[in-house]
Amino acid sequence: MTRVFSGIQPTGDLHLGNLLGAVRWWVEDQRQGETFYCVVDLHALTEPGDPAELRPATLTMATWLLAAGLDPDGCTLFLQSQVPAHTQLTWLLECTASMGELRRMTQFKDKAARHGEESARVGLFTYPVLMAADILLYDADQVPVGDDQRQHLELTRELARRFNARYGPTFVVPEAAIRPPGRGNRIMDLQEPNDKMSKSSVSPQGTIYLLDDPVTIERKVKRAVTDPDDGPDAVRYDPVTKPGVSNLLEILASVQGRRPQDVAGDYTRYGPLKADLAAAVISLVEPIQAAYLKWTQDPGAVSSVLRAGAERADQVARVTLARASDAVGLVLPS
Ligand code: AQP
Repeated sequence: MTRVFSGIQPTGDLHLGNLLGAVRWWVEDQRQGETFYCVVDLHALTEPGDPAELRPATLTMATWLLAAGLDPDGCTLFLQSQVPAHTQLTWLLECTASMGELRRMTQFKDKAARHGEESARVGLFTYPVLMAADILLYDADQVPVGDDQRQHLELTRELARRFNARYGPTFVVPEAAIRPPGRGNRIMDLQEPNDKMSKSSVSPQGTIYLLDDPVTIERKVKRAVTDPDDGPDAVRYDPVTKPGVSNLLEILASVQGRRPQDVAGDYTRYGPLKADLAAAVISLVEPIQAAYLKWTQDPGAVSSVLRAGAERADQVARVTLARASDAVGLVLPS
């Protein structure tokens, strides 16, 4: 049976990039084999944050995932920190990874540059290894993620192959299930269309959050940066020379399940494109917002989903951890 694993950090509110690049596919495929989805709260510790905010942010993220359509009867939803095998396997994999390959991770370079590499947390440096442990524990064949996670997925595959070669067959080598270009795999910031839409964006006006109301969504889309070209073929899909309008086309295409090149054929001017895009996004998020409101009225139900999820995840993760511990020569508890 196919196994699927993916995770999301509780580092901010769920945004349209997370939804179109990852969460929507989790919902669509949740019954394709056995699926595990995780709020990766330990990853949130890699950068400075307020402990008082982490707990509510973690529960809020889990609530959004349920609101977006994850069904506890169709998948296992859990919190990473509640399954100890994640950090335990990380150590075995850290003793498999090399400094050189972690130094090449572009996300570390980008994030460490924000505050200076000297003061960056060691956890930020080793975080891709924790991510590899997250995935390998579940013998995942498929990992549905956005394009920004491609390099981390390649590292996971390399660590699995190296471990298997060194210690004998232990891990399934997973495939990255990244949607093809133009299908929402890399949604860009509406104000900075050369940067990806991100929870920690410096321009909240460039990020559409799932909790944004219709007026806010309309305003953000209306003010989205386009390109200084309003000739007869101003609306065309060309991410290199027209990143702003191409991003709008990609979002609309992704919501409508079409190709951005085809959507471009429907428009000659930016105004109508933006109006239709805002309407499409509002229709997409409104039912999710309504479901979110319902789940927030029953926090006990969210906790009970997470408790059952952690139990199931723990059962599976323990078995893989024991296999890996045995392979490297540790004495297993008798
Ligand atoms: N802009 C995006 N377009 C498409 N997919 C995206 N994802 C994130 N941003 C985009 C995908 O969403 C999943 C969960 O993301 P994450 O929480 O693990 O990582 P990410 O780096 O979160 O996203 P952010 O929003 O940029 O957070 P910060 O600022 O905290 O780093 C992943 O599958 C990711 O590919």
